[in-house]
Amino acid sequence: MVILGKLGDHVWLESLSNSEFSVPIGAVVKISDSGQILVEDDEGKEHWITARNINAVHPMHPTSAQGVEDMIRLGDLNEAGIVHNLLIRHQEHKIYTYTGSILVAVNPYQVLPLYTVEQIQLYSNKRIGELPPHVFAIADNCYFNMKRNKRDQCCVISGESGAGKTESTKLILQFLAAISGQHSWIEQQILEANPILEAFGNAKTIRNDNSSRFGKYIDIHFNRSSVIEGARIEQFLLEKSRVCRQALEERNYHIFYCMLMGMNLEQKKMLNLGTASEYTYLTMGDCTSCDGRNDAKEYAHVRSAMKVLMFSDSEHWDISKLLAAILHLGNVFPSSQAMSTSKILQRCLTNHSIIIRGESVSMPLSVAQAADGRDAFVKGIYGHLFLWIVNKINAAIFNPPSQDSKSLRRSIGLLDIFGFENFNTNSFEQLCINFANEHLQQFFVRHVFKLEQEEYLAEHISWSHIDFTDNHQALEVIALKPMNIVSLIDEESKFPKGTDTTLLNKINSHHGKSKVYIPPRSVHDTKFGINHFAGIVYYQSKGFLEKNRDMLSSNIMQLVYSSKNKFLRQIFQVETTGSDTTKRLSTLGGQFKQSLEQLMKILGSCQPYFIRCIKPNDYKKPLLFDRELCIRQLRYSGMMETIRIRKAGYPMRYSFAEFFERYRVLLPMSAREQDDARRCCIYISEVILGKDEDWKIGRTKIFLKDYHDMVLEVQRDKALTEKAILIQKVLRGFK
Ligand code: AD9
Ligand code: MG
Repeated sequence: MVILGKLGDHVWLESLSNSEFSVPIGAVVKISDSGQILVEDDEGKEHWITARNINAVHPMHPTSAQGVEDMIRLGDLNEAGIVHNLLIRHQEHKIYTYTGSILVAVNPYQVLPLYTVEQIQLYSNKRIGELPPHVFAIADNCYFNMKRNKRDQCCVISGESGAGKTESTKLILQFLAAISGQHSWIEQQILEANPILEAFGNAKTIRNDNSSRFGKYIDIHFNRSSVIEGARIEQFLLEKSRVCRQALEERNYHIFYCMLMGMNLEQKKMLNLGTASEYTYLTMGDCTSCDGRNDAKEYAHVRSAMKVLMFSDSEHWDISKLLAAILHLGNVFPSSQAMSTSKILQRCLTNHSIIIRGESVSMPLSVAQAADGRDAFVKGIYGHLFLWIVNKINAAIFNPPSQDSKSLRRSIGLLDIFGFENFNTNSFEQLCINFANEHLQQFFVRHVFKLEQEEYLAEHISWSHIDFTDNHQALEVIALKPMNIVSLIDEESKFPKGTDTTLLNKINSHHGKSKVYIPPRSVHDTKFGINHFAGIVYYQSKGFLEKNRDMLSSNIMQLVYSSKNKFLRQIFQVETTGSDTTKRLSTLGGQFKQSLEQLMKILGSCQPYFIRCIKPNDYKKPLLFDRELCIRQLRYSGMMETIRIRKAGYPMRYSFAEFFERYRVLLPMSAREQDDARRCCIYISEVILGKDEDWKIGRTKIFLKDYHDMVLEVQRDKALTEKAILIQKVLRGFK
């Protein structure tokens, strides 16, 4: 039986529910008399503890009761301890917590005074661990390590929809622009790219009022003096279907509502535009406004951002015309009788041409087919427009390096990609998104678990292996091994007789026996499942091939090329004039796979940082912490194992030569000319870190804890300052 302490003691209370995500909950002893105890749990609920269930109560480690800034210091190293730590910190507005150098960020859903100019100054040029955890500390470390190690850095920001990835990305950008820029035009341009991208690529969804419907990788470039000299944005897979269809309580892309609210009357008149409620494409979700967003104000912001990014007035007007055309097309009832649009457009949308005995014959389409064709056209326009806008932004912010400066350029990349998705109905888009997340999880697993443990072995560091959940198998089935799902979809899309059914049969026959794959329940079932690292997702295979082909009918393409609108022709040329012809010919899935692999290569060449964003509740509310929701996110992101490995492991490592070079200044003057780097490393570590501290000497490298790095850097700064003062004194003495 557990002996409970006195009033006010902290205890764990075994969960009384049997849910998959229930773990013990923190509680405080309230009354204790004659065998009966009352405890109040973290959620404010009171529980009488009787003699019968006294075993459900355990004492809590003091670190869990107070909370810790770095989870590797938790005494209760279990899920309950982790989630409790995040909970008590969240209640005190401490939204950031470390696991070594990995940052966990819990969305506060309120504006906190954490991002002021003073805070930027405070966090600049500090080591991780010197100050309370902060996203600025990660940004500062990226910058510092880029300079120190002369290596490109990247920051992988993950989490589900609404967890705070985009906000974190913006904060890092702001910090980097403030500390490394020279308050010049280029930084302003990089920062102003965001409002444009968000207007065209973000929308209100039920999960997030500003949900990014595309992925992005922003690579910020620094010159040899580590000053920002440009950037490049890569986008991934915009959700085009949203332009034509929105789920209940969701909106189309912000830009449409912004335009209708913010454009002046004269311009609206020229484009024959009214209010949002008048357009089918804007009202499918039965929601045209969004609490807390001011669409008119945003429009003004987008307009000024476009000016900063060198969009000319005529280009802006061209974009507005296309947006207006999309809205008007959505209101067109596409039957040959009812259309009041141009004759050619009418013919294209209501007929399709087939070749019979060498002659082109025009056949009328059904109303539903015509509506589908119209929607495909609109999606094509918006998708191309988005690509054109990203290219336009890149033209302003990307500064190609000269041949000489190429090798001196360094970069910090920020990855803000759509989180894992599992809806009631999941289609091809979700498969692509979840495939991207599998890749990122594998990158994390490889970096944090696999490579790390392999290196301990290679360097003969005594180490007991830490188990982890490896998602490699899922990734193999989806995209790596021969006949993987993505390649089967691709192959079937190119096959003229391929249908969603023949595709499903092929997937079944190749993967039916895999543990990762869940076949349809019957011959009539068209859904298949994949056991992802974040849970099983069932995909509706209907529509896969068409979405993957992502082709517009030849009628519509002809319409585009014969259009009098030069801008329309131009945006459709972005793709076709690309130098990479294979890319042009490939399918959506093929292109996506290719760009992901390219991204993984880039990430693989960088020193990575990880930020794990956590969504504390589904209601976008401040101070509400749903434990089960958080446990689920922590569990599937592998946080538990991460804490374990970061606690046991040595994430910082240097070759003896690197270490010696950097910390030579910490040796006594007489020993600085030593040339046995290994011996010097041991000497410095013993003196500065302590003999009993947990650092290790391998065959070629020294292995340290994250905080050792901080101690060494602080001491080095001190030694360098002392040295500088000494030199000044000596020089003065000479005068
Ligand atoms: V999605 O996958 O694009 O749907 P994100 O990007 O993870 O999602 P986002 O950054 O857009 O989420 O955050 C959602 C909302 O949470 C923001 O609009 C803010 O209202 C709120 N948020 C997130 N982070 C912070 C923060 N550090 N401080 C204050 C925040 N509010
Ligand atoms: Mg986002």
